[in-house]
Amino acid sequence: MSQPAIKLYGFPLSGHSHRVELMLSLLGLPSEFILVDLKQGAQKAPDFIAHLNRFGLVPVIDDNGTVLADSNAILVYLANQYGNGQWLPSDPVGQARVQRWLSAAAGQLHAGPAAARLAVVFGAEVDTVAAISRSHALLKLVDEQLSQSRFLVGEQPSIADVAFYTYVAHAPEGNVSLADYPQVRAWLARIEALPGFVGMPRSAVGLQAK
Ligand SMILES: N[C@@H](CCC(=O)N[C@@H](CS)C(=O)NCC(=O)O)C(=O)O
Repeated sequence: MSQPAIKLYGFPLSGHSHRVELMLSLLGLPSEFILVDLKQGAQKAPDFIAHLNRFGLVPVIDDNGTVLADSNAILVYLANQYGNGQWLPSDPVGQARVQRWLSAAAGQLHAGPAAARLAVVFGAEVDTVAAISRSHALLKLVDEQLSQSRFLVGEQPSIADVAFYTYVAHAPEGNVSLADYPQVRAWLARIEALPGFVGMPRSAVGLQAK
């Protein structure tokens, strides 16, 4: 029997949604994108809060009745459920190394490149000077890491790379240039060359600002 499509509740310009869309595509899983119109506040509707995510955020997936929210939690689920051991190591040290980057994706990446882009693309009130400064501190660190290994954790891609990809690739939309980070740019190209890679649409606003 063929696998039923996994429903992905998301928004096309949301990097967190794209993180999940990318993982689904890299795993070759059938999926159905269901638009949650963030600009209309659909993520705060009582039905969404009650049935999909009490935090009122995208992304959320519904895998044949299993409803899961939070992009990194969803990556962990998809890797364990469908990844054949390729995207998340099974040993405690390997898992901890991946988790470290998932924490950074929810921390420094969110407060840096994601926040800087949010200001430009969504008009959010953000201290852009601070967000851009945090972005460069993070990118310098990531560039150093990638001078030592092809991917964030070792020589094979993991969900750490998927969690980091979107907001790094789209950092220029938030006026965060990647020009000084050659290892980061080479790593983006390695991810984009993976079978099943799918990109996120560039924001027209971000392109003008670039
Ligand atoms: N920790 C969450 C963060 C998700 C998040 O911030 N989603 C944004 C879109 S990128 C959202 O739904 N924003 C709507 C809002 O803040 O009301 C995750 O990783 O899924």
